[in-house]
Amino acid sequence: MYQILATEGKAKRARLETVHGTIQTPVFMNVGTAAAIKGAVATTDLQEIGTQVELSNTYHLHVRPGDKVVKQLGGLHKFMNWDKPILTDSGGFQVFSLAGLRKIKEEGVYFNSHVDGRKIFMGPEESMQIQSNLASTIAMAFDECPSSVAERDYVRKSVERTTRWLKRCKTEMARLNNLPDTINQHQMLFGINQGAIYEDIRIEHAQQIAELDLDGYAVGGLAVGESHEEMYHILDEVVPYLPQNKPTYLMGVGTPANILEGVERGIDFFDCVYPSRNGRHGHVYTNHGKLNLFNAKYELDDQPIEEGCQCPACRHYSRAYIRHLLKAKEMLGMRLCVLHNLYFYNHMMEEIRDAIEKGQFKEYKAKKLAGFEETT
Ligand code: PRF
Ligand code: ZN
Repeated sequence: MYQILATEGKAKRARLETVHGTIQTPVFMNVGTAAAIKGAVATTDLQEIGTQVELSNTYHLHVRPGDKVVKQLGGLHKFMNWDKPILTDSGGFQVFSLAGLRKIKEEGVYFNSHVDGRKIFMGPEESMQIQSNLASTIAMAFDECPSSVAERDYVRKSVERTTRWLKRCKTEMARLNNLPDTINQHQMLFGINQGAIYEDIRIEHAQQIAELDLDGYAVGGLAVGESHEEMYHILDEVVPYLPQNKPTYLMGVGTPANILEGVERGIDFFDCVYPSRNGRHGHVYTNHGKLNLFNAKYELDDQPIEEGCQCPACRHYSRAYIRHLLKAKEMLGMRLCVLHNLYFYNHMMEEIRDAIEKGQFKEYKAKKLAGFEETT
């Protein structure tokens, strides 16, 4: 059940009840592509950094260790020791960004594994079967994410196929949820809006998928090379056509500023590799801009990354120490940076939820954005 608790303009403060517990939104999902958050972050760390939802990938887990292996071990929750919600992305996007040679047909996509080159086929049914084996809380529909510079004609045809794939996903998911040996028989299905930067195609597609009465609706195909302004414009246009009584998800987005803009336009769910990827490179987020801890100016800096931050890195260690770890290539250095960054994102979402409840989101956003612009 999805319940809106408060609104401010288009911004929503809501909750989604799932078989793995309640998700408070707006929420940032912490990306663990291959059932692990990169940077040596264990699921036992996630409580401390405020993670509500973990995100993993159908494609990666199908290739290795294999979704059937995960199913035999009791599903992804048991496998990775995480009992809260998990969302799995469908594989479509990863096939397009990772696999080398690939062929898109009506039935699905033929491609080579990025691990061992073997030939794989994935279509809507296969994606649902894999996600059902993984037994995630929320499964994503199998879609094609056309390039941001794709021709209008191509995008139109691609989006039409994505709609046909979505209908097949829905039918297959209903079948799987009714099988006696399915681990999570309440698996939810989110549809994905596509259409590159063609607003009329986007809106028409949003109207078509809205009719399918899915558990939630994602906006895909953004943050793939278009400008931030184009992305915000598409959100302005499209989100009003998605069902208001269902959660919305902006896939693969983004910077803290992108998230604030997305929330303002009515988005509930976000995910992005930035906090973990940047952390692994010693880049850490603060309310006064991003710091590069490799910088010589932190050599003797005995302050935490951010004063007052309650993350495991800032509560115990200084910038100077973490800088040393990073320079010495000690794994602990990147781990502490990743923990801080994920805490920063999760904590910002908590502040956003609070601000919407109090009707102060607009002020909160302006203040936060001004801070990010400061040069440190
Ligand atoms: N489709 C799917 N996953 C995604 C995307 C998409 O368009 C994006 C685009 N930013 C990120 N992840 N299935
Ligand atoms: Zn911190």
